[in-house]
Amino acid sequence: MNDILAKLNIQALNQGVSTGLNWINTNGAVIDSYSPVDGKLLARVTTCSREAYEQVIATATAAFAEWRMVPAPKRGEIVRQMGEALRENKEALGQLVSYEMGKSLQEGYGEVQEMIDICDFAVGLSRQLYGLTMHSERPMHRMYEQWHPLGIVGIISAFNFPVAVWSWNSMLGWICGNVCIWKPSEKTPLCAVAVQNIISKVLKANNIPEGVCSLVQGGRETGEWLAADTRIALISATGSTRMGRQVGAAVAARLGKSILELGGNNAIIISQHADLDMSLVGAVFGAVGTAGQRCTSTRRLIIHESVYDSFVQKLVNAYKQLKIGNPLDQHNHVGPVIDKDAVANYLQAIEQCKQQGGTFLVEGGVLEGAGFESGCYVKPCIAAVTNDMAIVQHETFAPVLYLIKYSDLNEAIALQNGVPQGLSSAIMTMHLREAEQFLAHTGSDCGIANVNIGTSGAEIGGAFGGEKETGGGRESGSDAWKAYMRRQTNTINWSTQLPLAQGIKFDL
Ligand code: UN1
Repeated sequence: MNDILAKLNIQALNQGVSTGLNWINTNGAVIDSYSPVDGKLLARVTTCSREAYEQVIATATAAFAEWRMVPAPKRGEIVRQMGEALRENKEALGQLVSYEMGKSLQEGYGEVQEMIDICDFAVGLSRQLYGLTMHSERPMHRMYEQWHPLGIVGIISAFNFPVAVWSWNSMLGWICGNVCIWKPSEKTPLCAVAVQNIISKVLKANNIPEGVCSLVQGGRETGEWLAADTRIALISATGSTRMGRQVGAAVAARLGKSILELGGNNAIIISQHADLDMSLVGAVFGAVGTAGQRCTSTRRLIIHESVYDSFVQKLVNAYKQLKIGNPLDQHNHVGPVIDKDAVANYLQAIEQCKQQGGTFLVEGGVLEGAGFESGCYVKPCIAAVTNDMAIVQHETFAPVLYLIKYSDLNEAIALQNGVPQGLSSAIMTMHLREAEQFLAHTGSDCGIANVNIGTSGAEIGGAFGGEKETGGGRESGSDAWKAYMRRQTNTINWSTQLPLAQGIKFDL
């Protein structure tokens, strides 16, 4: 791993504040990054002081004045080069993601691939920031809309996707003409240092001004500075609903813009018309992938009573085959959870589930002994529950899967929707009517609804995000770029009269 750290220019002690080209000295506290894989201290990072923060904001403000003058397709060209730089570093960065965060190596690579994909998407988009033209009600008038950059975009990202979620926001933010300031999770600071080093080379090679791509490492207080700062036009925050409530309220109090991508409580409905083998792959990957720490992780299976026993049998057998261990070893399916706090939350959820009446079909527990010294490896577990149990209504960021039986599709959809969160959902069925019922406006209430695909692993081309406590924001594909720009409606009169709209007469 030392080779990887060296390749990504990670030192024993890293500066945690950058304005894109250079690291800034800061006297903020130091964060230690321990790997959940083996419990070792990987490296240390200084956090952002208030003084350094002010410097970052001033530099970003000045950079915006220059960057917005670069034509969008030319900004796209810089993003294209960033995509190339990420391709070159895919292996090293994917390994670091796996080592610092704990997800399987395949998922680490997959995360870097998402970064590359969003770069490609953003390059094309840089020539397509289309506005509409409308027909004016007045003669010899033209009406149209254009999209202008916002200014500074603040990005608060979570540990579970320590690099990809930043890239969705910043790549779109940049082609839209904004400058970006990133506060990564304090649980994965080195992934951010590595990304900053990769991007910085591209910025330098193209003489891009200091301040287009800034990084401020820190904890909760740094996030609060960003959320409350009127100089930041848009805050895009990914994380828990608890965090989102605070950030969302602080940004709303100053009438700023926000994109919130918060918790999920995602379910797969497994119908009596499902292909059960296919459903099994979707359900198991959804529940145990990233050790159940994706916001799109499958938390609930809502299974038709007629296939319940046979499917549960398959599921329990599949769980017996799961190999838990070092995520860099590709024989293992499941790595550790992020830290010991996450282990405690997992244990507490199991305890509460039992107290509230849940029955475990696959027991949980913390693994001990050789290879598990970090204390962060837990057993993916399965419990039969009812949807109204408090623990089932709550998002536990760990591999705990809840099973619920149903007899009628209306009931299944009501159960699927009957939680406070609304991110991702899926139905497994070969029956056209069922699929359409699930996708109709009376069906799933989530931002993502899939048929014969699990709840996790969305492609970057679609808008990503969800409803209710998930926060309502959309990031990544489709027209999510519009949230990173301000819309201006322009009406131009090329006649010799000044007719008023709505036919109002006003003669002088
Ligand atoms: C997240 O967990 O915050 O859909 C993002 C997925 C990934 C992104 C998840 N593409 O599972």
